[in-house]
Amino acid sequence: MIRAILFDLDGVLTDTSEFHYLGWKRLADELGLPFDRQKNEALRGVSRRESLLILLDGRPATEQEMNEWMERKNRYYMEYVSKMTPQNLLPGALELLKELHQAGYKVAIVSSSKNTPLVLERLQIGEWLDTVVDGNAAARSKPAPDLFLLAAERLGVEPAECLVIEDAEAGIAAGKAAGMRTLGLGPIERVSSADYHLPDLNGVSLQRLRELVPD
Ligand code: B16
Ligand code: MG
Repeated sequence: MIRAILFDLDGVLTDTSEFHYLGWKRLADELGLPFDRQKNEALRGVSRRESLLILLDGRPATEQEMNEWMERKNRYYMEYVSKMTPQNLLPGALELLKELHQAGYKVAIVSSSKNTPLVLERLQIGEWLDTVVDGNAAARSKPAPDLFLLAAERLGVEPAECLVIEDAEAGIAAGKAAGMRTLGLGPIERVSSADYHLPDLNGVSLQRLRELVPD
């Protein structure tokens, strides 16, 4: 029986994935590195450092350079985040969070992002959440299961009682490695390994989730 819903943040509840792309694109252009939306697919859901390594694609860099580049990209990203409001929640997200909370489900955010607290502050959804586990909480980020397992522990539920909602392969892999069921949102080629699929959260009610995910 599902007792907890573990939501990814970027690309599931809000479209910060576009802001991440624009931040990396600006850095890549400055460094003269090839980068486009297709290459950006590999960055979805993975940590900041892992994203930079994918972007560099083997180009040598010192630790100091890498830190400077990650900080620079994060500054660009924060320019977008600072302008966010609750209007940046994706359609259906707020309605579903409220409905789950009111029905007594445990609700968590599980994100690789170290900026999660700031993004949540901008979205103002704290009252509907039971816990938040982000990229600051564990050494290993997605696709490792650590963040999801920590969320289950904090919520006092078993992994088998959790449904993970994700938009990225790395997140689906992490949820599966944690022994949880996974719902992938977005184009099927992006989330093909998920147990269940939906295009997005628009119009998705608790009843729809229960029809999709058998007990
Ligand atoms: P930050 P999620 C992930 O968040 C993003 O999808 C990914 O693109 C980003 O690189 C990662 O967070 C780290 O973000 O640089 O803010 O720490 O999808 O797991 O909510
Ligand atoms: Mg995501």
